[in-house]
Amino acid sequence: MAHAGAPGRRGSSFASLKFAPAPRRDLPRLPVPSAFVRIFSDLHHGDRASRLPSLAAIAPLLDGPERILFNGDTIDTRPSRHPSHGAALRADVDAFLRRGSPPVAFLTGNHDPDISLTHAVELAGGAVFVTHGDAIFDDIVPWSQDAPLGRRLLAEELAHEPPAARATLEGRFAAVRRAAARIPQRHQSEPHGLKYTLGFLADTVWPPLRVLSVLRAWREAPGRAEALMRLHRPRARFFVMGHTHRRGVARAPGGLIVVNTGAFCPPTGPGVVDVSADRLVLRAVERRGGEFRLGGVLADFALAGA
Ligand SMILES: [Mn+2]
Repeated sequence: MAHAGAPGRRGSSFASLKFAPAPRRDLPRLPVPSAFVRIFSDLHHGDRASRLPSLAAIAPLLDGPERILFNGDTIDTRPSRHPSHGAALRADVDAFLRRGSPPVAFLTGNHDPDISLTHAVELAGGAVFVTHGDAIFDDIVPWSQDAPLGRRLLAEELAHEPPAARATLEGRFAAVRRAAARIPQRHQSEPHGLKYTLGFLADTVWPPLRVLSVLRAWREAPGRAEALMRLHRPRARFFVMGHTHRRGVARAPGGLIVVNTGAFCPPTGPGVVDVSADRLVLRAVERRGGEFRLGGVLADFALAGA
């Protein structure tokens, strides 16, 4: 189970998407006039903390983009005491994939390390690097009670990589994904409401100083993302991530712009990033009734050289 889906297989951790100069569509209310990719993250479908009642609730956000990327933590596929819950979520994802239009790709997250073999995507000729974001941390989830376990497992998995692979981004992703797959679920798949709530509180609120670890991770994320990109992808000017559940934009000391899509769980709310040939736009996502729709533009960048 821990190694299910071979998240460590090499040679396919990246996907490149090309932007053909697509015909204009009739999308007058969107800020991106040409073909664009829409990036979501951290749906946490199936977790009671998620505001998402079903995958169908994001249907209004699928009308317009040429392609959809789910940038990790779409569901929780890790070992749990409720495997039927996990199987149902996988079936939901499979059904979603079968919709066919627009085409959808699932990138891995620390909660779904084996959902695919794609750990990152490069857009706009490499100017935009898209990945869940946990690979920037040496303990995968620095604010979690699983941080010490994550650190130990990642060190173990890195040690299993051949030295030449260990020094590559592909090798790091492979090790991070194998390590994440070995961290069992906690409260996430608990079907019983009260038990879920007690587990959620025990796992996320306790000890009270946990909030300091969250704030530290938020503070450190841009610099860590920049260090990873400098080492492995110096062309990247934008780093699109989720993982920390803090929606917004931060500029790292060396100039890398880190754009976070937030999460469908608390605390800050979800967003989407739209990337076209010449723009990168972060938009809020708002719940209206039972559905999620586009909210306001939070940040808008020109992609130079497009
Ligand atoms: Mn998450």
